[in-house]
Amino acid sequence: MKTAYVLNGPNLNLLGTREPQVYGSQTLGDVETLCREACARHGLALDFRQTNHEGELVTWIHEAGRAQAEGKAAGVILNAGAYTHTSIALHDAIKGAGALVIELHISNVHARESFRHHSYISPAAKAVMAGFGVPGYSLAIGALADMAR
Ligand code: CA2
Repeated sequence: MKTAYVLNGPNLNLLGTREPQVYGSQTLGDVETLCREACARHGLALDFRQTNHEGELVTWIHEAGRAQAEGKAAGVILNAGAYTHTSIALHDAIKGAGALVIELHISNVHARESFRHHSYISPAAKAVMAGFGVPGYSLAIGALADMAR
């Protein structure tokens, strides 16, 4: 059974505590439960993580890329939070690791402030999803399962 890595970046540990009009009222724990159910439906194992540290995300992307090369991982669903809009290091990590990455955002970043319109992740990602809310994680796991087949 292959593993789906679901990697979450800065401040996503605050989900469900503030800004429900933007991010909904579900917590990150709820997101993990939803991802676990989606993975079970699609025959994938789940590795679900969150960090507020850019370098840790880089290390995790390397780890996922190695697991993918060994046939143990389906790929990565990456919500890099605000690092999406700032991090050349994450762009380089995705390219360097050769990991299949689906970039995901809960909100429609293109309908928000202009500083959220640019992503350093998108050119290195296989696909990009934004604006589906928390259910987007479930949709992304279905897409990852299809891509990994
Ligand atoms: O829409 C998304 O998923 C984002 O990646 C979320 C990031 C934001 O910087 C991106 O532009 C879009 C922010 C995550 C912080 O989430 C919070 C949730 C509740 C309260 C405060 C922050």
